[in-house]
Amino acid sequence: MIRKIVVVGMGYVGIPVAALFADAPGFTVIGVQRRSKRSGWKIDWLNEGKNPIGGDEPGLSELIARVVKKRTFRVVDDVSTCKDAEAVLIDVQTPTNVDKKPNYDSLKEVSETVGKFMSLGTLVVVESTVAPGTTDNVVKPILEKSSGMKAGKGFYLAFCYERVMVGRLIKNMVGLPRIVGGVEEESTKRAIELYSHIVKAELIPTDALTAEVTKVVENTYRDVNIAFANEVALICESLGVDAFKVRELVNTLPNDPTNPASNPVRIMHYPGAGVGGHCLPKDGWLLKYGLDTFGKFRFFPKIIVNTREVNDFMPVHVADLVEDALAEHSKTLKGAKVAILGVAFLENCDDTRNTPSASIYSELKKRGAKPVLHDPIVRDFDLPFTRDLNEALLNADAVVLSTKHKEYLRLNLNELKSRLATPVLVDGRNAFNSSDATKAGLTYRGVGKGTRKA
Ligand code: SAJ
Repeated sequence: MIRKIVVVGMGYVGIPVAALFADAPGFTVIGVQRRSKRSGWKIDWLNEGKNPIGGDEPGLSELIARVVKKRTFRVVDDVSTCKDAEAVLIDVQTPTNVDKKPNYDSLKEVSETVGKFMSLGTLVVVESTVAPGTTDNVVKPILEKSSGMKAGKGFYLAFCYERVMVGRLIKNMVGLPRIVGGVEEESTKRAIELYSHIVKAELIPTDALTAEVTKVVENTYRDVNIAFANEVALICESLGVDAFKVRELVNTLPNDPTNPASNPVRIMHYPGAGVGGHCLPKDGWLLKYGLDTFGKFRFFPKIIVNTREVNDFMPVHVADLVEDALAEHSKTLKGAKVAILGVAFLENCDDTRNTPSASIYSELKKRGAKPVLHDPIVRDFDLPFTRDLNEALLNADAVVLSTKHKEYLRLNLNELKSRLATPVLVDGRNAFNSSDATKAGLTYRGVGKGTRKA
């Protein structure tokens, strides 16, 4: 018997998971994507067997072409297709609004429609990252009301989050352990059985709330570690020390072989021009929202909130470094053309969600500069940008490296200097060697790269 799966939301998570299930024996998969102005084009691309995700994604293009060719995967724009599906995976965006509260419009709308059309015994899995308590207190009541059935009886419901990273979507989805949290035991059991067809690593059962907390804690843990690295970077700049050297030396501390847990190895993260993406900038707020909304007692999670503050400050600090370097040439930011290299939030991908480059752009604009964004991979973005590197660099008064795309690492610093009106290079990602830059006649500043003045 062919098992039909529906995946709602053809994004960085929905596309690879749909294609993986479509490639598993005995499955057929329908992807659902709204025909929106920004993403509707993906429907036709995918149905032509083409991969809409830019950048290097090993194995994804071949996989999509294969499952479309063998007709086990197609995409529609109508959620009601879930009426005869055995399982529905929900992979819609769950951003936070300016008030740092989650926006569940898509999640609620999709849950409503899935509830209306799903049949008896359907398993619904929320894969989108949500605030703790959302599966039990938001999704379940909507599904029960619109279906007239009870979770754990008429249908099953679980939260099973992804651990993907751009550049290794398939690898992480198949190769990393997955936490599977049902709203009750049978739901967990059925979700584990389902994922066993695509995940080759361990599937760890738990309850929905614990799984939700784990997801946002996992990302907030990384955010906190990055904030610590960024604070160390600011300290090192002030002391005239190289934070990347410090990081390297800190990470040499081995753990205690007799009892590794007592003294775990240090894995200091990288300081940089800011923290972007669909996950880290919001997951701490989702954790706080869960606490504020469903918590038994209240308190203010200082570390999590301060972490956001420190990481959101880094693009402002980059603008400070540009101003400081220009001053060496008796210039200010007023009217200065500043080339910002990289729009994507991470190297070698086209994902621009919450990119620090946008904050650098607006901060420089606020200070009177004329910033020009450049990116070799990104297709579209809310702010004007160019894919022509020469256009971005020509007669610029400063260059900021915001995203460490491999194209930029090949830049010849002498040639770069020759194109600039003012030879200022601000390195937001430790991409260049400061003495090479200085030798090339560039006034160099780097996040975390303290230069001891004679
Ligand atoms: N960054 C730093 N310093 C670092 C690491 C990252 O400044 O040491 C910056 C990056 O430049 C980027 C941002 O942080 O702007 C996020 O980078 P990331 O490498 O965390 O990329 P994401 O957000 O795509 O991936 C994270 C991962 N979470 C963890 O490792 C805990 C990934 O495993 C998750 O699946 C993903 O979030 C997600 O989808 O939740």
